[in-house]
Amino acid sequence: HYEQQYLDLMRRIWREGDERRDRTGVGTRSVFGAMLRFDLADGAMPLITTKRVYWKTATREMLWFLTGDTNIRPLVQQGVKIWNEWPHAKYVKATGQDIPVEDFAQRIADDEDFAAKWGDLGPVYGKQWVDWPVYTPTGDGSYARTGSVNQVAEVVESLKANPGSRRHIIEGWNVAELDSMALPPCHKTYQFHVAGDRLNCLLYQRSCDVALGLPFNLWSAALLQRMIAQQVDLEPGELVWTGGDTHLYLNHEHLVEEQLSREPQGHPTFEILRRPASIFDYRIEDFAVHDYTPHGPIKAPVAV
Ligand code: UFP
Repeated sequence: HYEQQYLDLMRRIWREGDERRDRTGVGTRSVFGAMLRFDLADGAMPLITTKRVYWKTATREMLWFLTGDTNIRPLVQQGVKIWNEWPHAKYVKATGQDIPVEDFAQRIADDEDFAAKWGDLGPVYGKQWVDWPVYTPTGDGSYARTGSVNQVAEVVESLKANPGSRRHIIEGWNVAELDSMALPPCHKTYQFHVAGDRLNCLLYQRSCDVALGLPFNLWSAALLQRMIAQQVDLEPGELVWTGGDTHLYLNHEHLVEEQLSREPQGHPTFEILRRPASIFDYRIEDFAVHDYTPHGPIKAPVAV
């Protein structure tokens, strides 16, 4: 079963990983350098079945990235909570008002000015993907912002015009802007590769929470790969995922034990129901998952 690789990685980290103190103070067990490979032929997706993965939430996030927006408001308004912790923590720290994260999110949804002030994550994924800033020397030693690069649009074009290229890359790691991001990109580099009529994708993820992050990251990478494949008239090929610091948080022990006691269940398939005019025109209704009968969800705290 395609999911066995994921469970094997989880087991290996829990048994053999280095115990490390990490930025969040929670502590992890970690391995450095890991690879997973998934064949996306015949509608296959790397959708984890040993717990329920909310693939619509991950899909909404991916569509939000593609809009270039970096404010959590549109996510919150769709009921997507995954980015709430970061702006909430920032708000509590800056104002000293320790309101519950749910109340914070409600204000983001209801109050446009409040959202503008407190809901922005800085120039995270979406901004870098579709609006990477370009600076040009002015001649007096300084630089002026003169334009931007839409990397996603350029990759779609380069895949059509020059499929054999080794430069089909979408990069999130804008070194000059890391300090103003809520979280420096984790899934930082996507490279695409055309082999015959198939589109392969390699994701390099510098840091990976295997319990909570990876099921989402795998889904989203495969989704992006499938959307781009559709736009350039190729079949989805292989997804290669590679992780740098690949870890499990110490407070996820109950999740790890529960999940490793479960067996993968069935082979869900994925379908794109429409062919939108461009990579930027997909909507949540365009996607369907069939035969997804996972085990139940497992709740665990996210380390902020
Ligand atoms: N993380 C993921 N996937 C993501 C994302 C975050 O696994 O898409 F945004 C996890 C990895 C790590 C933490 O546990 O969030 C980021 O912390 P750091 O920046 O210190 O690596």
